[in-house]
Amino acid sequence: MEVENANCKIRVSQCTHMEISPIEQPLKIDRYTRNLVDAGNGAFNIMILCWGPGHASAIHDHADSHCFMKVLSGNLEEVRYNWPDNVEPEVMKVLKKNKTRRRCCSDTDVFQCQNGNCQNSRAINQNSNGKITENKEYSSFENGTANANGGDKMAAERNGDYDNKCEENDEEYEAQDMEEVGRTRLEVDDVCYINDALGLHRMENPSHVDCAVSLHLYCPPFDSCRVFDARTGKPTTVNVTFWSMYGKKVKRVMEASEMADSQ
Ligand code: CSS
Ligand code: FE2
Repeated sequence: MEVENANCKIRVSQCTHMEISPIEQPLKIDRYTRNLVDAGNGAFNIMILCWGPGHASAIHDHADSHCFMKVLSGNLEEVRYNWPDNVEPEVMKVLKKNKTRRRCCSDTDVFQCQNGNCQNSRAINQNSNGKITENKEYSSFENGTANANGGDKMAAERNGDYDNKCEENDEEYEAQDMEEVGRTRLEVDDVCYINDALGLHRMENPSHVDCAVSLHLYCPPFDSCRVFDARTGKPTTVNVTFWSMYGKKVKRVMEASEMADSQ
């Protein structure tokens, strides 16, 4: 192509005979990416999550781990949900089994809750918006009922770097819309904490234009979690995967369905 043509001196209709060089397809990433930064010798995972415009996670649990996150760039919206009536987190099963109905990992007290023993746990304050501040003091647990659960149901939909592989048994499932119980806009430097006793959530980049980046600490680390269908509450166990590890992109074998999607 001559330079003159490139300068658009010829109308489009006059250059139909010319070979038009194809525009290279942009890299299409339709999900947020999970990038492992540090695996903490197996004790925790630190990750950077990158959210393109409109990217969102499915409604998910946190596999009985603690999840701390901080927004590094852009904005994110956290939407919280109650657990479905017929799905129970591990922490509640343990509490029921021990019949010591102590408050564990609820709104004001948290941290170490092993086998129902929740003693001398470090306190975290969490306001109704889900934003947290750490108490300088340590507090012991009061007797009480962990009441962060109860409520509705759910199901699996949009996944980030999740491998949607492991289906739950397809037993009779009483479908019910999941109950949204809170919505928090997180801006740069805002932090957020959640665990299974506090409920479920999904994260979303509300911007149609800007990306967002968040820093996540999961302790202990987990390889799979459950995602929930917003319309039915049905859970699906999925493996979580990384887009990159220690700065290097993970090579993934593309599945037939993904190949079809990308064409
Ligand atoms: N738990 C989600 C991100 S929102 S906390 C994940 O690990 O992909
Ligand atoms: Fe999460």
